Amino acid sequence: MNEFKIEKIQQLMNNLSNTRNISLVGCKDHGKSMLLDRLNSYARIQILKTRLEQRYMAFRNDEKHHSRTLKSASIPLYYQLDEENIPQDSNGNEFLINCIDTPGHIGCDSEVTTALKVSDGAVILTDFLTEEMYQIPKETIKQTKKIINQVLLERTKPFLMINKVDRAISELRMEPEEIYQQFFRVIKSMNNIISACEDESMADIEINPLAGNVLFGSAFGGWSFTLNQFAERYSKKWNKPKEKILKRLWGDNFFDPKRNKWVKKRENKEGEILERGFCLLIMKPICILYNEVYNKERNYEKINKILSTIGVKLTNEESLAENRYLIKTIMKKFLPITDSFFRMIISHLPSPKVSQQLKVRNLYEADENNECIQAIANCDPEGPLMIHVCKMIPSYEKNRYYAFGRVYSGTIKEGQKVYVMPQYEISSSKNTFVTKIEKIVLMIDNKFKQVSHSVCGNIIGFLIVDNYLIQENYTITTHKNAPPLKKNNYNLSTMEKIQINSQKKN
Ligand SMILES: Nc1nc2c(ncn2[C@@H]2O[C@H](COP(=O)(O)OP(=O)(O)OP(=O)(O)O)[C@@H](O)[C@H]2O)c(=O)[nH]1
Ligand SMILES: [Mg+2]
Repeated sequence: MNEFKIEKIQQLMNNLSNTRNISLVGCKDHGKSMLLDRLNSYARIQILKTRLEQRYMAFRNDEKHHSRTLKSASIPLYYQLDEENIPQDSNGNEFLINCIDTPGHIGCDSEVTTALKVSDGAVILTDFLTEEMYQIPKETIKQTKKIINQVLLERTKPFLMINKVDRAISELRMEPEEIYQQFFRVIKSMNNIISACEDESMADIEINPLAGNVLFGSAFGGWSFTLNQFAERYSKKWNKPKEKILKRLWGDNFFDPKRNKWVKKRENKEGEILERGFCLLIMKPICILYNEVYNKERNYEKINKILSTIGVKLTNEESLAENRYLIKTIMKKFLPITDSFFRMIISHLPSPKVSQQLKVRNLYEADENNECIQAIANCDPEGPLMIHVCKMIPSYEKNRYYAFGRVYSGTIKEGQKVYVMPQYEISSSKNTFVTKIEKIVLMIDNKFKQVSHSVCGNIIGFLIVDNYLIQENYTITTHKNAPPLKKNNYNLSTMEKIQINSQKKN
């Protein structure tokens, strides 16, 4: 855990090339809050020493009661990358990842839309088992399509995490090849949905494990991996180029031990069934490890042998733990979820500086050469201040609401004079008013922490003098003639639902 003073967080926020904004999206119960809980327990930024709670992400009493997220919540996370993996355009090895947990429940679409609007990337979580059993309720398919559609509509880069893989191994006792086939099906169906709503302005958004945008694992178990990670391991072990190994780890690449050769066919001349690279080098060792730990008569010699091959050391106390705890400890040390998750996001999701060039097209209908639009596209901290208010959040103080949104350009400062522009459709110079920024806050651990300023590319909350006059979809700017930003693109189905509900009432 990282205990920081607020000054350190401000310093991280100012480092634009090392900031990432992401949302966790997906159907209900697919494990979004569990994933963020895990990330939060390792990469947490803590300002005040508070008692650790088991479930960080269930903030509200109703959320704790139902074990279900009802409102999106944003959390800043800290990650230090090893020198060899730092992307070229970064500034140092410290990264700030603003991560938003969203509700997956059908009725909470506007929460998802708001989160996507302020994010540059979205990790779509999908439950391995629901798909495996082919008993996918129609609602889930519809909801998945809707979520992906919304991700692309908001020009947010998609990533995929296939979650709950632990259950496929320990409960269903599936073979590595069966697990691969299921992964393949899930990825294929995601890509089918993506290609149906693909936008030509969004390049390389295909979900492809070889491209490094797919995570396989178990949020509950605290482990996950990308193919890249295994390619790196084997490359170091065998002293062979990583790229050469990587391409053997997916698709139809089978190893023929008799000929010591990689082949494309699953069967060799002798009619023997060969093992797929993914199974041989990744899934089989994981399954063997699980099976040994869950074996009724635990064979410590065998387990220790596996542990020494994968480079995991356990204390005496750890090795005597009950099955579930033992496997969790081993897997967390072997394939820690924080490492694979943050490395995937930091390497494959561009910083706000790059992402906003794409996102800007969704925000306005004004002339591209407009000074404010240019400042947004360049994510320019020196440009005019441009903030879009996505949501109003209760502040727990004097019944006031914080305006929540993303600073698209410029720098917001306490006491700064700003113009407040009403919604895009009704905006005119007549109903724009001038006021001051009273307070700026960050949401950390469901608490609001005051900061003095924030540069563009960050997600913040703020109060203005005359705060009661501000509403969702308003634009806050320091430029008198700034074009107002467009309102949230709520998915059509939300509208349909409202219509259906009102028809029912009538
Ligand atoms: N076995 C196993 N269970 C998991 C895993 N991830 C989540 N779960 C369980 O799945 C259930 C739902 O997890 P949540 O994280 O609350 O799901 P969510 O996606 O946040 O759901 P909503 O907030 O309703 O959208 C919980 O009981 C978790 O313990 C996993 O990797 N393996
Ligand atoms: Mg949740």
